[in-house]
Amino acid sequence: MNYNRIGGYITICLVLALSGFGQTPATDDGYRLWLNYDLIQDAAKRQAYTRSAQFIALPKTSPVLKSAAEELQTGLQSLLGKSIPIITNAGNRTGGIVLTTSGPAANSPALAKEGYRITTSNNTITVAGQSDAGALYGAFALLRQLQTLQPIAAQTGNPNVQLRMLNHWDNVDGSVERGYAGQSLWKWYELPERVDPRYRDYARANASLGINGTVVNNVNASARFMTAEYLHKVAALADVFRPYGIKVYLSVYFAAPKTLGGLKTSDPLDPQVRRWWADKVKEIYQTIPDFGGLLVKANSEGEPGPQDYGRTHADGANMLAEAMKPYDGVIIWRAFVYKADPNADRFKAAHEEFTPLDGQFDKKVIVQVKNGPIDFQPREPFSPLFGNMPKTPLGVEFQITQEYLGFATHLVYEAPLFKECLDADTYVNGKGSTVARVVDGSLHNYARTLMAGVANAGSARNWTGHPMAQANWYAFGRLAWDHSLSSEAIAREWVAMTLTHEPQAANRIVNLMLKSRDIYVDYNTPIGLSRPWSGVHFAPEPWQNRSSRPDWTAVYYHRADSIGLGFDRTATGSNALAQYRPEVCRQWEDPKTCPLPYLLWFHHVPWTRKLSTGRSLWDELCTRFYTGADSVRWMQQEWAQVKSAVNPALHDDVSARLATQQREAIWWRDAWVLYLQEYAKQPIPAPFKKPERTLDEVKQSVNTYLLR
Ligand code: BDP
Repeated sequence: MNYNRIGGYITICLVLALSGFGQTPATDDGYRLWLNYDLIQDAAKRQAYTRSAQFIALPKTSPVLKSAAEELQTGLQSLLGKSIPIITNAGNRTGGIVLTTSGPAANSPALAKEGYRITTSNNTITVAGQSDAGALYGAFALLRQLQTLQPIAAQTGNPNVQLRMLNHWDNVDGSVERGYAGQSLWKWYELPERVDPRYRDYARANASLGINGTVVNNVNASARFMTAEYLHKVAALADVFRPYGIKVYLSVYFAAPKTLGGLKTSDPLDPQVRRWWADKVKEIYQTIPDFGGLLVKANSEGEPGPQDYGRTHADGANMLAEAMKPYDGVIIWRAFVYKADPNADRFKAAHEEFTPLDGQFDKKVIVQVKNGPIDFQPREPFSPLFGNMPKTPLGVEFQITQEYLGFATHLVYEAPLFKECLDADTYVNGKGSTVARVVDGSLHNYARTLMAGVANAGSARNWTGHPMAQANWYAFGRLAWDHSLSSEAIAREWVAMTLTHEPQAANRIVNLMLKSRDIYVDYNTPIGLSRPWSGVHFAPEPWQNRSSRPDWTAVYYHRADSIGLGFDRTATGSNALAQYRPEVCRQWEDPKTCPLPYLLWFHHVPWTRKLSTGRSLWDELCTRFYTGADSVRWMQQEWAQVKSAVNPALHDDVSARLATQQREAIWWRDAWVLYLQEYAKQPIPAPFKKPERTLDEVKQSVNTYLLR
């Protein structure tokens, strides 16, 4: 090696060392999420990748393309441990990556607007996007191939859904409704002057999944977000997100014309109110030219709305759509509504209010429907709205934050929950009319389509509190892009990108993730129980029977009595089942053919009734509660086995949370079993042992838990 070459070599080593390329931080604090870009340990693979990573060529630039090139540079340098220049013109050079929005690949009819195509030839990789955002997504897809140690292969990616967005339930005071990962990411009191560097990393993480929109404030919205003061703060966020292809959206307080505008009314048909919104939307676009749109929770859980003035949801939504007319934005109107009617079945409420309005919404409106008819339960049947509003584009709303899934202490991988809904057949246009096809617009021919996830990210250093909950953010994003991906494939990617490449350990972790949701359901709400009663939404209190409204009690949902358990929603009961298409109804209305996971959602089943498992209802319930709680021990054992393969700090963190989960799983089991036993009047079946505490003792522990 001559002097110059030695000098160059030393310089490169120094650069790499100083910039920390390829270094796994001694203690991985989880901040880097799935973009950790740790040095690829397999030298042969590294070498093979390196042959096509001598440079990154960016012939034409733009803020989004610059983000793409910089991400490729950061990622590849870390993964490969070598410095890689960004150049403008590759000329005849081969052996690098060309990032482009022109040429045959970019113009291929196979590409949707935000689609990408990766091709290889002569050791040169072309990442082509139909648009800048497409190229950005292609860059992340290429990085993902390396991060998961796949050979670089030709690949086309097109999003299934147009608007792939997170909903943050964040408040002006920095708190997060149903947030379990610290405070809000947005430091409103510092904005717009100080822009936390973390906002950019948030945008990178989302862009890596193809998420292209974010609603930054709570659906229970403060009118303050509509003030000039706050619009400027939001504009500062929009500036950071724009180079990552992400638009900002705001939740609106429907009564803002009154509270903020000083008008006498917020009636959507009042001309002054309409003018107020038109002016407000104009002001928003003057401040944020590429603003995404408005999200509205109206006449729901005490929020104001058009019904306060005798108007319909369509009147309210269409009034906002009119204000939005000169702009590209959308109005996203939520269908999460239910009334305090003691004789009603909350299950039926959204369907009853919204289906009569099918066909009445303006073209700019998308109705956002929660995956299930009640409220983000650990397991719900799909919302019947998906099968009954063909003349309205419907978006689906999932909850990534674990409101009913053990907050940030229980390990629950949510992809199977999301998939269960997406793959469910509504039969709206005959067999194969899955929720996914309603939502992606292919069934009813809609271009404006939406998948939203209530975010689980907060100020916690690792973003999500539970390190494994990062996988839920990841899974939501991947499914919003491509709902045909399997839960397992997504888990495998995430584990490889985030935790380990060691094959046995990866298999164990993926297996544990895939089982985790069913385990949770077993000790929490088996066979179709649900628990959306008031309060913190965590402590087990199936006995809770007092509240300002019946549907905010526990007994309303499970209906335990001396005969049996479950909510009769067949024709002999509330007949909510009739809201589904006959094909669905026929299967679910007969307790013999109703899938076991949904049984108590639709039937009041006698304690002694023999189920398809061969056990009586009571014995089956006990079996679920006990095996569910025991399975958390299994999760602990499995996790212990992967200790040497994952980062020690992260391993300790998850182990500690699993210990909490184990203790709480037994708490849930004991509460339910002891309470239900009062009605079933049967012993705990062998081989299970009766709880070590009494019902009164569990009640006492719950009361203490709920003390403020
Ligand atoms: C419920 C939450 C509540 C939300 C509401 C909603 O408990 O905090 O405001 O959903 O989605 O699950 O509007």
